Amino acid sequence: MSALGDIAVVGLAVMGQNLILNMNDHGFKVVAFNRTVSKVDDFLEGPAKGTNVIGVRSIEEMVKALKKPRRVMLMVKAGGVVDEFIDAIAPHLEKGDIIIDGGNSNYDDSIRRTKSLAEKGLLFIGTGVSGGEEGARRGPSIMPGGDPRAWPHVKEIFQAIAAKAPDGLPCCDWVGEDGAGHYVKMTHNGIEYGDMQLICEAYQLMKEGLGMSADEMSAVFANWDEGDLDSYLIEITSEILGFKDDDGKALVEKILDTAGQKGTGKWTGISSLNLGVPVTLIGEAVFARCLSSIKDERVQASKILTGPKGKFSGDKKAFVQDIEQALLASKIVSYAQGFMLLREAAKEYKWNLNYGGIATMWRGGCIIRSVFLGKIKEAFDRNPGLSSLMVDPYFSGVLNKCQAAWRRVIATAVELGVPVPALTTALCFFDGYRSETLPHNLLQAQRDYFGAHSYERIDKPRGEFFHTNWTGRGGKVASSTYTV
Ligand code: 2AM
Repeated sequence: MSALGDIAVVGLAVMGQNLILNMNDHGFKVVAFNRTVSKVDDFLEGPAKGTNVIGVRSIEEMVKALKKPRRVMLMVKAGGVVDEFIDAIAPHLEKGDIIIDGGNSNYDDSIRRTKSLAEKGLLFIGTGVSGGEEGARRGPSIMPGGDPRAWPHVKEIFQAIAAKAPDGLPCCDWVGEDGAGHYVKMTHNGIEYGDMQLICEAYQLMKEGLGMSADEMSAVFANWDEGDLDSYLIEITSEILGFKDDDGKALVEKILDTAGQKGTGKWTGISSLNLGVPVTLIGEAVFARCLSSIKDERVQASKILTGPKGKFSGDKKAFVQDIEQALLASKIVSYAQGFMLLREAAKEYKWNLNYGGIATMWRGGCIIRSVFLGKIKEAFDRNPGLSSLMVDPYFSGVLNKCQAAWRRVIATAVELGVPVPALTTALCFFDGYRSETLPHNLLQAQRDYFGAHSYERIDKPRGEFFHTNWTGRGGKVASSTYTV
């Protein structure tokens, strides 16, 4: 083995350390560096003891320790810190060297960094890394984008350390140019928000609506994990519900009900609004976290506002089965929305995204990994240009089969006063998407009435605009219009 390192990793927080150990396990020689240099020593004497990891104490030393083209991966806090490090490292590198940002960076930053480094002859990769600490150590999902010329130089390392899907395919492939990798990672996180919210709504329905215990619910989730919902998040939910505090009671019931967030779900919502894509379920999931966080206000309101007093009187076992189907149908809508967003972003940013490949990357290693993603991969294999997952023959069949149960669940939740925003928005989207006619003829009339925004007619060709003087007082002049 050459004395020089294959790749350097900067940033020895837990994700950085675990990625280094994972690379080392796969036979790569890794150079480790951190701003606080004492952490390099701690790492070498601790988790990296006995490995081939090379510790360095300065950027100069790091650059000298690397094979060419040099590969430097940043695992530091997202934001300005990444730019600071790039500015510090770039002057020490040569044309063709590669800087990789493996943090949760915003795709706009990755677009900018790809461009500005290319101007210096350096190749940038912005990559999503998902799977938390455990994933980083044992095999994460890796979603790299950036300068395509860099991909052949990192492919071997990334695909070696990535998780493998059940059929052995690595959960890592080239996503696309500049910010595509971080965009796909952001969308992954948004979908993760949606999946978690759906699970929480199922939990609340079973707990408040059906009066089930944590142990009973744990068993239900374990059972669902054997079926179409088989996934990491369903599995850990079962374990969480079964987990006991020191006093033998379920720990989950002692946790304060205010959710935090770091921002990737919000970014997904912002991007969907900017691009005009109705990603309603992720939006609801972000807002549900916001509502949860105003705990004091909710406590006050709970003393003033009342809700239904009725209890569930039907067949509980059958209703639990209905919830399973409602979850599955809503999940299809959420992923369909996520892929609609990716399709629009690809158009906007001129990325050539491979949707089946993205589903493969998410099949293992990451938080949303599931059997379901295998079905999505199959759908895109059947038709790479699929307009929506919802119209794929398999998924449309599931939606049609589940919808009666889905409607029963939502109707019951509404009657019981249990909030199910994600389940509900998914059904509303389904009903809207399958509607040939929506009421926006009236909306266009309103816009024309008060703002002379004009409208098109169903009995005239598209693109021909009309304005009516609705009141007899308005003029004949239409205002200019814009589309979102
Ligand atoms: P540190 O150990 O010196 O704090 C995750 O927080 C990683 O990002 C750590 O390696 C941390 O380095 C690094 N980091 C956080 N803020 C930083 C900053 N302002 N400058 C450089 N590195 C930073």
